[in-house]
Amino acid sequence: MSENAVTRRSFLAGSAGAAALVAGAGYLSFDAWEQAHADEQDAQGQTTTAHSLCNACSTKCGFTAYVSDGRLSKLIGDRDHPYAQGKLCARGYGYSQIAYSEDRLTDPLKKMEDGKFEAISWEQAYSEIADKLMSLIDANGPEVVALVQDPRPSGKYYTKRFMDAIGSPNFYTHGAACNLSKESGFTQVIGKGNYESDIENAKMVMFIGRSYADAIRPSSVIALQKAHENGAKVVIVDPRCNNTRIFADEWVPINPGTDLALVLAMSQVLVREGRYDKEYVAENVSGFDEWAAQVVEYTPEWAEKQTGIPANTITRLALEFADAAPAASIEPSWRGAFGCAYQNSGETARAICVFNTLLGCWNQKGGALFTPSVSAGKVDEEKFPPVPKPEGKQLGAAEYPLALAGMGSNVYAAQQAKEGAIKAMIFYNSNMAAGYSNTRYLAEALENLELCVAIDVQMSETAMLADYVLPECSYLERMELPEFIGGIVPAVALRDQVIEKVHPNTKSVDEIFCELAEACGVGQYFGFTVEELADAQLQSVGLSLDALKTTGVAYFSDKEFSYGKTPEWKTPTGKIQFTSEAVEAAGLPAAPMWMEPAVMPIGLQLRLVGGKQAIHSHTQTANIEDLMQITKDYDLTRVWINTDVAEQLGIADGDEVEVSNEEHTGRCRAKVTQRINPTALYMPSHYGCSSPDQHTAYEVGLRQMDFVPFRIEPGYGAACTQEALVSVKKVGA
Ligand SMILES: Nc1nc2c(c(=O)[nH]1)N[C@H]1C(S)=C(S)[C@@H](COP(=O)(O)OP(=O)(O)OC[C@H]3O[C@@H](n4cnc5c(=O)[nH]c(N)nc54)[C@H](O)[C@@H]3O)O[C@H]1N2
Ligand SMILES: Nc1nc2c(c(=O)[nH]1)N[C@H]1C(S)=C(S)[C@@H](COP(=O)(O)OP(=O)(O)OC[C@H]3O[C@@H](n4cnc5c(=O)[nH]c(N)nc54)[C@H](O)[C@@H]3O)O[C@H]1N2
Ligand code: SF4
Ligand SMILES: [Mo]
Repeated sequence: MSENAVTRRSFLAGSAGAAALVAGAGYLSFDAWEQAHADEQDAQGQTTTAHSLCNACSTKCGFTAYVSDGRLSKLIGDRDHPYAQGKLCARGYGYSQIAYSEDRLTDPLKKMEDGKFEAISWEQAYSEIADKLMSLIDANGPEVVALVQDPRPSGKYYTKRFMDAIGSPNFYTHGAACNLSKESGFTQVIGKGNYESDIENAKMVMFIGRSYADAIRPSSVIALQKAHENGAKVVIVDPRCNNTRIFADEWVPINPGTDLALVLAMSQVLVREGRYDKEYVAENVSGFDEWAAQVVEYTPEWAEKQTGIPANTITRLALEFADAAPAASIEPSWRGAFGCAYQNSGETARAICVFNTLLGCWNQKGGALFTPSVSAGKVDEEKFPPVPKPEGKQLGAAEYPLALAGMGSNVYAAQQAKEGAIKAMIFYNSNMAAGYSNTRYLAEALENLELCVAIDVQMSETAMLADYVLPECSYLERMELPEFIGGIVPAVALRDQVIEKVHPNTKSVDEIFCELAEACGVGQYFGFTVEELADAQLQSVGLSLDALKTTGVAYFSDKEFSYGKTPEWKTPTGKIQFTSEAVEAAGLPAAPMWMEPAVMPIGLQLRLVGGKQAIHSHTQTANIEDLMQITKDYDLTRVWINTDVAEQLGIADGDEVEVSNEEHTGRCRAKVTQRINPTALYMPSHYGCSSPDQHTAYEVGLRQMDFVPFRIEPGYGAACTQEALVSVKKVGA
């Protein structure tokens, strides 16, 4: 049992007194209410607890799970977990229903000649998959195999180790449909894929296509609330007035895809007015003169035409930044505006790092920080033998040289599948077919494979296209490797098993890859259990598995971040690069310059933009009944259209509309609002499920990726998920 749970139990002993105290204070906070409720169930004496990590999004918040009579009864966010800070979001609670979902996969499945799936034994699945993989590799080399995964604590280790063991370099994350452009662009300038804005201490922070209140991470929301209370100026740049507006001072309703123009123009103002940190730039920057000579032309008046933002607003924002510097920054964002959306996304990311550099805000209080992280050290090489690295280069590395190798371009891999260069693909915790690019294109690519394997917990669209579907047990039913978390004080947390397997014939990711490796003849690299490796990794940083099971989280306080230190710039020049030879070699300008999105709306065409809703994650939660019920109760599948545009099109709020382009046509209802830029149509990201086996999600709402043409961002390899124009009309009009 965890220390956290012990505290809650000791609280139980005095709960009558505590309740009186709370009542005396006149209100009952949510935390106090939650604790009081925990006590009630504990009083029945049948409850056990375990610390674990959520799997409903990449944040992986820590919680204490309460299990009564073997069944999960409750989750409470761990106060000590750096991202949860005592809270989970609605998805974190709702998604736990996956364990008991009636639509779970329960047995390995094989697609038969008639296209229907039949249950087979694990032995048959492994031996047939291994035979096919090995014969493809023998005939064509290991490069014909690719694997795509969404990085999860054990998943990212076992999938990579398996691919190394069979000798294939074609290992991809979901990144090309998330943050590949952003991290790759940042890396070109600052030598790192990310940073963290110190918003709690900031005087000014600008969010460009990032919504803490919709795309939730509890600690981010808490920090934003503090920033707001501390009087920080919070600006949201978004074609849509997103729900972060509650904490914001200003909404800048930019034309989608033009953020690069805004950032270039704000930079131009700082240089023109001499309001940038000259000393910092002189010491840290390479390529400033070349960059500055080009940025001159990007005046606010020029940018007004691209962005739709008045020139004087752009000038004012730039000067407000200069006044607030160095306690100011453009927040690093995640996906929305430049994670993977446009052909200029990587270049937008570069321009943002350049702008922050002008503010001199790196590692300054209230600025933009490079916080430390810890990773597992060396482990016993006899027990855990290192696997030789594959000889070949990841497919796409030559064509998209700026794509970070750790992510790679999964859409290029799909293209290679379609063209026959990749013949086998394995998907782990990944629903590529519904979410990474044009769904028709991806279906054709996957259908063209000689072997497609999906490892999932439910029948995803990707699983539907697979030859074999392997059922994993849910995250609540398995223990995983430790998850290291960067931050002001770096930490490590553990996903522990919470409940016994609901479906006895499901297996965990470590079991699946160990057994598949054995069948492929490379089992020598997998002769250990996940517990043994977890303990060894933790021992390598002075901890142990038993200790981490007890606390759920441990901090490395000796590695704590301190303000003011100039980091080592891990770029080819050892400086912050305002110009980059690598970018130039990839066929783009040396310094970030204006580049229009690939397609621009004309007339009454609208750009289709996506965005998260606080109650759903990607494609994986729409089938959760309670979360989908919230969607229905609040009518959340509607597309957002600007009031003036709707009027021109004769569309009233709540009308059924037809959204169409050359890729797809579909119907849904419209939300008519002034909260969206007139050139954009917002479609929530989580709907349009086309898997009939997901009974709750099937055919509810529209799916953005049905409308997005297949396209790959030059140089960076991302999926260009918002290079899509649509027309909208009222149904029956
Ligand atoms: N339509 C749509 N597309 C999107 C997005 C979106 O919101 N909507 N978001 C984009 C972003 S930001 C990202 S990061 C990517 C994310 O892309 P993915 O990482 O592919 O995420 P999901 O689309 O949620 O698909 C996850 C799949 O894993 C399965 N799964 C869930 N839990 C488990 C488990 O414990 N074990 C196994 N083996 N499988 C499991 C789910 O059933 C689902 O099929 O998608 C991008 N594309
Ligand atoms: N609820 C929820 N939270 C999540 C996730 C989830 O699926 N659901 N997934 C997690 C993951 S993996 C990710 S990557 C993050 C994503 O986190 P975010 O990037 O914050 O999420 P999005 O909702 O994709 O985009 C944020 C905003 O970008 C705006 N936007 C769209 N196009 C443009 C543009 O051209 N310019 C500008 N300036 N803004 C634009 C959208 O209107 C939206 O409000 O969320 C994480 N948290
Ligand atoms: S932010 Fe929500 S969905 Fe994501 S890990 Fe935390 S609780 Fe789970
Ligand atoms: Mo993402």
